[in-house]
Amino acid sequence: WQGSHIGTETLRLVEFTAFVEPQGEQDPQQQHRFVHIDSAPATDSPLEMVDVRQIYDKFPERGGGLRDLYDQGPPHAFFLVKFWADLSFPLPEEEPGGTGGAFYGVSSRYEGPRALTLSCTSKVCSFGKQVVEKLETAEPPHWEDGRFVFCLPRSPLCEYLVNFIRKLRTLPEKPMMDSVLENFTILQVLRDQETQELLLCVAFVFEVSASERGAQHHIYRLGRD
Ligand code: G9O
Repeated sequence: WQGSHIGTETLRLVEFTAFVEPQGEQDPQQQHRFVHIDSAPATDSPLEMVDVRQIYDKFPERGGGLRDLYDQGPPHAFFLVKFWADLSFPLPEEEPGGTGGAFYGVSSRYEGPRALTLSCTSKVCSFGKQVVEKLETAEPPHWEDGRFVFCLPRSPLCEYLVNFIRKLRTLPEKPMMDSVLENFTILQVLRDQETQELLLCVAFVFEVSASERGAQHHIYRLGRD
């Protein structure tokens, strides 16, 4: 297996960042990252495996849900990410004299050996039911250092997610936030748009990070005996 990355021989996740920044500011210094996966060199140690059946109930199962997707495979393209999200930041609109607005976005980057049109479907789920679905297409890939790079830069987070994050922050304690997050999940499916071949499927589950630790994550591969 290919070390500790989210990826297969066809597509690898290089970067994934969900952030908020003051309206009109694209200065990375002003950006607060809720969650972040970067392109740190992979370690050789293989990813731990989680049985996909353990998380079926956190996502829709049928009609294109996780069970159906896994049945169709390929199984080595399925991953689980547990995020400890960093919500400890002053929202720009809460600062005295703030700009009165903020931009919530997600940027992601993938790479692979084939020039294809990459589509990304994100399903946001509450209590295992889909509440929002978003279909996006990556920018046309560019050739860089011997592989194609696919970018989905600064995609605005949907209103549901922005409101969810805002409400979550009003809860007084981490255990209360974590208990809300137990029922909040996101499923992303990356496909070759032309052939509809499934290239990657990533299930995200969340807790809130203890404030001094910043955003953390752990990657697992999903399997089934
Ligand atoms: C604790 C909550 C942190 C939330 C971070 C969510 C980041 C994941 C965003 C994935 C793409 C969502 C696409 C979208 O906007 N759908 O509507």
